[in-house]
Amino acid sequence: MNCFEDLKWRGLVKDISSPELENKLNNEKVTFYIGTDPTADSMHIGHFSSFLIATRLARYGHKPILLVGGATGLIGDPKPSQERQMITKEEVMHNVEGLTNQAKKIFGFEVVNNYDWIKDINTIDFLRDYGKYINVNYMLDKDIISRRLDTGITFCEFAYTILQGLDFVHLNEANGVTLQVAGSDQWGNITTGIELARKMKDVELFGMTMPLVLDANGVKFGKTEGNALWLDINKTSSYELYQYLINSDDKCVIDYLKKLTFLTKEEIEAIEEEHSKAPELRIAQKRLAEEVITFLHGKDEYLKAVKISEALFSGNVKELSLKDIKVGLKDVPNISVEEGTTLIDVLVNNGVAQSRREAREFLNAGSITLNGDKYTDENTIINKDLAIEGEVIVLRRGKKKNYIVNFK
Ligand code: 629
Repeated sequence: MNCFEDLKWRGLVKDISSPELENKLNNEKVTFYIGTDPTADSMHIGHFSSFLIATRLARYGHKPILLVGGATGLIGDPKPSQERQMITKEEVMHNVEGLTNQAKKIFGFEVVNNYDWIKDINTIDFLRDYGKYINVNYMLDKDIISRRLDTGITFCEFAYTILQGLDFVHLNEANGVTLQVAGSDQWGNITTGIELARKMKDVELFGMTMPLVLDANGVKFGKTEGNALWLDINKTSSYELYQYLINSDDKCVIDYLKKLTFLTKEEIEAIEEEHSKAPELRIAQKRLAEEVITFLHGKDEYLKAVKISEALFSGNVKELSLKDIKVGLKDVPNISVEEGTTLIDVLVNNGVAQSRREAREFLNAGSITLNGDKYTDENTIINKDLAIEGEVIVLRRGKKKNYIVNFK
């Protein structure tokens, strides 16, 4: 497959500015860029699904430039729903640094910051050199802006698209960029740049968007109960990432393999066939998790995520280190006990059982384990000798309910 066929097969092409782009991507070496605004100090998995196109195009011989919007982050790209909360300059600077390091580390490409060229444009020049080329009627027609006309949009956010447009023109002059890629929500901003270049310099620039990656419920990929999955391993462990990916819906997982991995068409089709024979084995989800986590954090992190997941699933927590337990059981209730407390008191005083009678039922049924070992004697003395690395005991009731026991 050639470059463009590959992108299409993966479902990565939504809009293109000109049919000529296909030929360019197949037969020329194109310098292109993709940008992100410093709204946080780390990217999340949603950005990853878009930024991966940079690596994909690079593997076909094209040259990527990643842009962090130190200037545009101070303005705020209009959201379809409401005005953004302004963030302080200090916060933006801090986020730029985080994103720049992260983008370099994960993708290994050149990173530029639009603050470097936008900071020196004064108001008069901005209006004369760029504002003069962009008709307000043309701006009002843009999807995102038109959707905000009822609820209102400030001039600050309204002007945003011109900044992104002038970036495109600047990168064309300074770095030879001729293509901008992004998620489909960026179409309006990409076309502003194309319009500016055409009017200012009679140069044709190209744009391409990819559909936003959605989960089975039509929610943006990577959004779990309002929490983002961060690419910063200190904010989202590879174990958490593993849990998210391994739980991907069967309806979406092949699409994710196409969009989030570099597996070939043949490899993905083989996985699809194997997967459809026994979906309960989650072959496709496992491969997805392996590919994504290895790309982001390396093989060791992937293996660690698998190990933690398997140990927690089987209850064999003794093979985990204290650190792994803290990662894997981050969201589990913590119980704090005095050394020397009996097991039945631990159960009753911390809500593991509702009464002594219920606690005895659990114990007799063999459903209480400490670090994976079954305990039936209600008078067992709970002390640090039982604890992993002398610190915590994983108490489990039945198959699923975990608690972390700490000592006072
Ligand atoms: C100046 C700023 C530019 C070019 C781009 C930008 C950022 C752009 C934006 N992008 C989103 C973001 O920052 O807001 N105006 O969160 C996000 N992007 C990745 C994908 C996206 C997009 O980083 O393009 O579509 C999400 O998948 O929303 O000169």
